[in-house]
Amino acid sequence: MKNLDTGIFPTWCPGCGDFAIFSSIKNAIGMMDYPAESYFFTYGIGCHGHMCNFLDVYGFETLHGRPLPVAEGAKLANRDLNVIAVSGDGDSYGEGISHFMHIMRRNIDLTLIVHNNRVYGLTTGQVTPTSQKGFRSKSTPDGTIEQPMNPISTAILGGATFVARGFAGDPAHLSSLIVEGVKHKGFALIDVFQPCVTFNHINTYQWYREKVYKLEGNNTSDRMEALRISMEQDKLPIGIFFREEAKTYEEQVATQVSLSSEPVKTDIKDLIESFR
Ligand SMILES: Cc1ncc(C[n+]2csc(CCOP(=O)(O)OP(=O)(O)O)c2C)c(N)n1
Ligand code: SF4
Ligand SMILES: [Mg+2]
Repeated sequence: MKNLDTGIFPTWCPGCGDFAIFSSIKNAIGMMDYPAESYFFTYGIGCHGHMCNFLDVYGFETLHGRPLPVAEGAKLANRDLNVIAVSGDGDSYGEGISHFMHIMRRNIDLTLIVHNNRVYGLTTGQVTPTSQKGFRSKSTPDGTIEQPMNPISTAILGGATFVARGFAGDPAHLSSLIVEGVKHKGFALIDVFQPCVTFNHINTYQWYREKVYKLEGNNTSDRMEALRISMEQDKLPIGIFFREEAKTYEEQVATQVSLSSEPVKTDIKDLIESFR
C-alpha cells in the first residue's frame, strides 16, 4: 500500500471517512493482479477529490460534477485501462446527476466510488441531494424540507449492472466491494457511507454502526428484489444489491465500427462548408 502513496500527507480533517476510503482503494489495488499503471482515476471537486494528490496512480482532477464524462472518454480511448471515478454526493448526485443517469443506461465499463457524506464538505457544509430531511446546514438554517434521493434505488432503476454500498467504518468490507466492482464488466456504482466529522453531526460513525448490516450473498440479478432491499429505511444494508452481465458500451461501439462498410470520415471540411 505504501507504494501507492505520493508522500503528500492527506489534509482531510482528523477522523474523516475519506481516510478509510483511501486505504480501501489502495488495499483493493493490492488485492488485484493488475499493474498500478493499468489504473486511471478521475476525481470530482470536493474533499474526496483531494485524493488525486495522495494516490500515486495516473489521475485527473476534473471539474465539479465531471469525473464521469472524463472517465468515459478515457475508457473509450483505451479499453485496456481500469478506470475508476472518485466522486462526492454533491458531485455525482447534484451537479453531475445527468452524467450519472446516462452512464448507467450506456453500461460503460468503469467503477464509480461516491464518498457519500450527505453534505458539501469542501465548501464548509451545505445541503446535498442525499442530506436527511430536516438537516440544518449553512444553506438550510431551518432544516431542509426536501426528501433525500436514494442513490442505490436510482441506480437499480437506471439500469446499472453492478450496484453496491459500503461503509467507511468497515474498510475491509469496502475493499472487497471495490475489487468486485473493478472486476465487473460494465458500469459499477459503489456508494459509500462516509462520515464528515466536521459538518455532518447527524450521520456519524455511531449513527451508521447502529443501522448498517451486511447483505448475505451477492448475486442478486432480480431488479425488483434489489429495489425492495434498497428502500429499507430503519436498517441500512451494505454489500452488493444487484449485478448482471450485459454487453458494454465500448464492446458495442467496436462491433459497429468493424461492421461499418464506409471508411470513417475524418475530414470535416465539407461538412463545415455546408453550413456557410
Ligand atoms: C461548477 C462548480 N460549481 C460549484 C463549485 C463549488 N464547489 C466546490 S466543491 C463543492 C461541493 C462538494 O461537495 P461533494 O461533492 O459532496 O464533495 P465533498 O466535499 O463532500 O467530498 C462545490 C459546490 C465548483 N467548484 N464548481
Ligand atoms: S470537511 Fe468533512 S469531508 Fe471534508 S475533510 Fe473534513 S471531515 Fe472530511
Ligand atoms: Mg459530500
